[in-house]
Amino acid sequence: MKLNLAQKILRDHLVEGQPVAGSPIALRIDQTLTQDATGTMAYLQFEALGLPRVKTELSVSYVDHNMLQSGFENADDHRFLQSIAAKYGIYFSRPGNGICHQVHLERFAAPGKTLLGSDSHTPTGGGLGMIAMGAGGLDVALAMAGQPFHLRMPKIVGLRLTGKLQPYVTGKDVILEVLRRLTVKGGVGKIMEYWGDGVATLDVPDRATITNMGAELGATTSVFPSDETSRRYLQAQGREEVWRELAADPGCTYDEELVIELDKLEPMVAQPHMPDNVVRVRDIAGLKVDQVAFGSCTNSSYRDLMMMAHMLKGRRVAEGLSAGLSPGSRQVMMEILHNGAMAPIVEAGVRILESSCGACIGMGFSPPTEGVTVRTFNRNFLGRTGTKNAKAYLVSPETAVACALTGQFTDPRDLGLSFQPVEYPDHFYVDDAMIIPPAREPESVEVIRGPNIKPLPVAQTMPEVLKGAVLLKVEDNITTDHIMPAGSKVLPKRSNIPAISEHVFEVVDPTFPSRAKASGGGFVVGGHNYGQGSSREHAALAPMYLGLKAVLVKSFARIHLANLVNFGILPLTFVHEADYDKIAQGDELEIPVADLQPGRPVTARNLSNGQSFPLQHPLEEREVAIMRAGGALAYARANA
Ligand code: MIC
Ligand code: SF4
Repeated sequence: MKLNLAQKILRDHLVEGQPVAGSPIALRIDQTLTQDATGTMAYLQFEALGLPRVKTELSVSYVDHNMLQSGFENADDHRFLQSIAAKYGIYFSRPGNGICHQVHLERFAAPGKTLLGSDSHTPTGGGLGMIAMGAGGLDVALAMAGQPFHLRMPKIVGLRLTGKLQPYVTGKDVILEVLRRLTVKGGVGKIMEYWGDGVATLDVPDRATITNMGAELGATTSVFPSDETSRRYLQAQGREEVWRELAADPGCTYDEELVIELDKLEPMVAQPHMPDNVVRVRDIAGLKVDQVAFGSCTNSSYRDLMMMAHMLKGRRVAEGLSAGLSPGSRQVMMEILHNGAMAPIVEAGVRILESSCGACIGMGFSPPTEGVTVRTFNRNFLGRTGTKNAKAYLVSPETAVACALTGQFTDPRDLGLSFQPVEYPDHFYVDDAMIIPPAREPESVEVIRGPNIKPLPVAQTMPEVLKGAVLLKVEDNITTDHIMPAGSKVLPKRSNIPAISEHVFEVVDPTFPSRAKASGGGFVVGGHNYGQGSSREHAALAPMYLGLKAVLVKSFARIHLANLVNFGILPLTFVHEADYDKIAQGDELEIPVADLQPGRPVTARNLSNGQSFPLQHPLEEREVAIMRAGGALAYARANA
């Protein structure tokens, strides 16, 4: 049988189930990664499983998110992470070494392997032919414990790339075009597999930009073949031994197909406040820009920074605007320091920020009031910049430079520069001194817990009837940034659930936490694609702490759905979408769940208006058992 690439890698890792779209499967996980904002919880959960060592081929703990240390909290977390990594057999990438996805691509990604990361942009590794998926911290903890990762077999979408990109059009513009066509829910339950003649014209960083931002489609992951270009990249990283050739069988089929003509693409931009609100840069040319931010796991590779340096050389950023750069990794930063490309960037007036997530997650460099900020990042959700009324636009590094130079939206082709493609060194600057291997004598390592590390809250076992008030009713496409905001003030509380729960739904309704507590918990009602975006399990953990019992929506995003189950919050979908209108915020609901069974709907009664309506749940047998046990951790311990 002729297989596509995703099918091949999945088949090699399948430990349970049939690879038929929609049916439950379980996959063996070769590698895991965590970052500091989700990692503390993931490791507390791993610790609670009581194992002496991780069982994966490779597990890496990165520090890249909570890098502003304006108090003891983040520093406490870093120290905890370093000590717990040493103890349990995990590599520790120190603060300053770079953004998890960029560093993982450079130093650890391997074609044909599976990677599970507690960050939604883990699919960056798909740029090198991995099946790399984002998940909640608890699922990553379970993978570190050697358990397979459970999911529904995704549909596989074949995206055929034809032709070649024009100068100043990039991988970022490819994925923005895919987002324009498919929207932020177009990839839910799907793997996006790129193939066709156009693949060979894209270098690894461009491929990784595309797979990275496949997360914004809601896709399970995205994957490119592993070819001669991948081999050269790995060779330049001194890691040629992990290369293997991987491609779909000629004549294989896909569940869905799409063609992207690379030569027809133009520079694109995602407008506020959704990554799929995409138009051509030329459509908004002339709009004034207040800030330009370069960086993030999407666009701060060697390619991106070299292009930036070349375009900025001998020029200055516009007077009315502030520009900043967070290089993707220490490797990238060292490369441009050694080859001199950092000079024109600094000379042009770009502020050099740390090699970290930085502005992408609102850790500093927030824009001014009502400011227009142009970012090479992947998300522009409301409030994410740290300035609630700012307007964030997502573009390629090329377009960002054009905006920085002119102070307004500008298509980079209209600058009239002479195009110079990026040339790669035969050998990248390789120095893994900032990656600390696990301790040789783990028994002697003491895990250091500062006062910021609070014990894990425990989920309740499921009662026979869920009863309470509808605490909040929201629309479609609610992100985990709405549910559990990030930013420099909230992120340091990631290891302290009671403290962070005070911020749940802050950007939507700041009274949510106090109302939830006063009424002893209750329900949230939402539209389609509820919980899209970040993998942060805090968007389930903190609402659980506030007493959230069930979420009633038209449809869920994959990772958040899994996180709800993991923490014992019942995910329910309307059998008839119109029933969404039968509920108002404040209504009292009653949902009997004593005989919850796979595939069988439950009936909710709205006590405030007397109406009843059916609700479906997507749980299979194992997940029903998890709900009954009071969450996945309790379930895993009971079944150990
Ligand atoms: C993000 O880009 O939203 C984050 C911050 O990297 C998150 C993880 C988190 O919230 O810690 C993600 O993408 O999963
Ligand atoms: Fe960090 Fe931003 Fe990438 Fe998330 S999207 S991992 S915050 S750089």
